Amino acid sequence: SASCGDGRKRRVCYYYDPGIANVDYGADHNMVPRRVAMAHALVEKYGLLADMERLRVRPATEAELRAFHDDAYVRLLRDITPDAYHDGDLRDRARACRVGVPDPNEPEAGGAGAYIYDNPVIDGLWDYCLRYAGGSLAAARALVDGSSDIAINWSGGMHHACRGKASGFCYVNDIVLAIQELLKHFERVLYVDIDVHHGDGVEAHFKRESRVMTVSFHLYDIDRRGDKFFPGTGKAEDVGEGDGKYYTLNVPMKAGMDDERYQQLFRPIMDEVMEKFAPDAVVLQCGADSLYGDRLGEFRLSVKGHAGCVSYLRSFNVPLLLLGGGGYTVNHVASCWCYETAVAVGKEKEISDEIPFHGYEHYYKDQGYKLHFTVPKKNGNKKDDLIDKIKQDALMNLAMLKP
Ligand code: ZLS
Ligand code: CA
Ligand code: ZN
Repeated sequence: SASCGDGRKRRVCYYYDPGIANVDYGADHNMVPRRVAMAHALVEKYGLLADMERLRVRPATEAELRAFHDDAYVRLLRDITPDAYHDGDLRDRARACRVGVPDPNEPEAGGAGAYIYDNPVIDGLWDYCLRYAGGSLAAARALVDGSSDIAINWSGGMHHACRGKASGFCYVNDIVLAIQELLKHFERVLYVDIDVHHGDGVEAHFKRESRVMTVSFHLYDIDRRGDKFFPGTGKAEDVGEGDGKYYTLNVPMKAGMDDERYQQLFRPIMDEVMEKFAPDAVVLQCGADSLYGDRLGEFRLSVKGHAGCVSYLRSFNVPLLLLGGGGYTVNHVASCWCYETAVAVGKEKEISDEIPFHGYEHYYKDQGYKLHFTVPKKNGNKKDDLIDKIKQDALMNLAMLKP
C-alpha cells in the first residue's frame, strides 16, 4: 500500500469474538468488555477488515491453560458460577484464588454492593477465559507458522493473572500462554507493556528467563494516603534474577505523562532494547488506560501518542503480536484500538477523523464525534529533569545486557 509508514506492507491477522463483548463484570465495574465490540464496529466501518485475515478459532482448551495455570485454579475457573459460589466448598476455593461476588453482607467488603475483589465471579466466566486465551494463542500461532507479520487480539492482554490466582480484572494470563507458544519457534521474545499499570504477572513468570525480555512502562506512585498505585510493583531497580538478570526492565513514571515526554522515553529505550536483545518476535500489550481521560489511569496520551508505540515497534519488521489490556473510558479505548489496527495495516493516514455511523456513535459525543479526542494543553513547568533521570536509570540497566 502507498500509505505504509516505511513502505512495506504487512500481512495482518485479527481475532474478534462477539461472545466476549457480551461479558459483564457487573454494573459498577470499570472493566467493560463491550469496548472491544465498539472497537470492532469502528474497524469494520472504516473498511479495515478487508486488509486483514480474520482468525476464526476454537476457544483454548483446559490443557492449554494448564501450560501456565495450576490445576486447582483451572478447575475453579471451570466450576465456579455466581450460584455455585454460595455453596461453602466452592466459595472457599474461589476466595483462595481471589475471585469473589459483590455482596453487601461481606464483612471485608465494607458497604452496599461492594466487591471484595477486583475479579468478580461472572456469568460465562469459563467461556470468556477460554475465548480470549484462544485468541491470543491463535494469534501467536499465526506468527509462528509465518502466515502473518502482525497478529491482533484486542480482547487479550490480561497481564496481572498469576499461576494460581486472579488479579486486577485478569483471570487467565493469555500473554504468558502466547509467549510460551512463541518460544516453541522463536529463540528470543520481547514483551513490551504500555498499559498504565505494571505488567507484574508476565514479569514474575519470566523474571529468571533470558529468552524473554519484559519491558513495562507504567505509573508508579504513592498517594497522599500512602496507597501505592496498583499493583505497587515495577521499580527501576527490579531487573530480573539469576539467568534472567537484566532481562526485566521497568520504566516507572509519574502521573501526567504526555505524548512528548512518553516518546522521549519510549523511543531511545526501545532502540537500545531492540539493538541489544535483538528479539525474533515482539509482543506489545496495548493497554489503553494510559490515554488521557481514563477512569483509572492518570497519564495524558493522545491516540496518536499511544499508537506511536505501535508504529515504532512495527518499523523494526519483527513478527508482532498486538494485545489489548486495560482501558476504562470506553470511547477512548475503541478509538485507540481502531486507529492502532489501521497502523498495523498501514492505513492510519487514510481513515477519516469523523466517527462513522456504526451503532455506538452516541458514545463519542464528548469528543465531538471525532476519532481523535483532544488532550488539553497543561501549563506549568515540565519536570524534564525527572524524565532524564528515568531514562538514565533504564539505559544503565540496559548497559548491563550482554550485546
Ligand atoms: O492493568 O487497587 C486495587 C486493589 C484493591 C482496591 C479495589 N478492591 C476492590 C480490591 C483491592 C487494592 N485494584 C486495582 C486493579 C486495577 C486493575 C487494572 C487492570 C489492567 O488495566 C489490565 C486489564 C483497582 N483500581 C481501581 C479498582 N481496582 C476498582 C475501582 C472501583 C471498583 C468497583 C468495581 C470494582 C470493585 C468496586 C472496582 C475496582
Ligand atoms: Ca505497563
Ligand atoms: Zn491497566
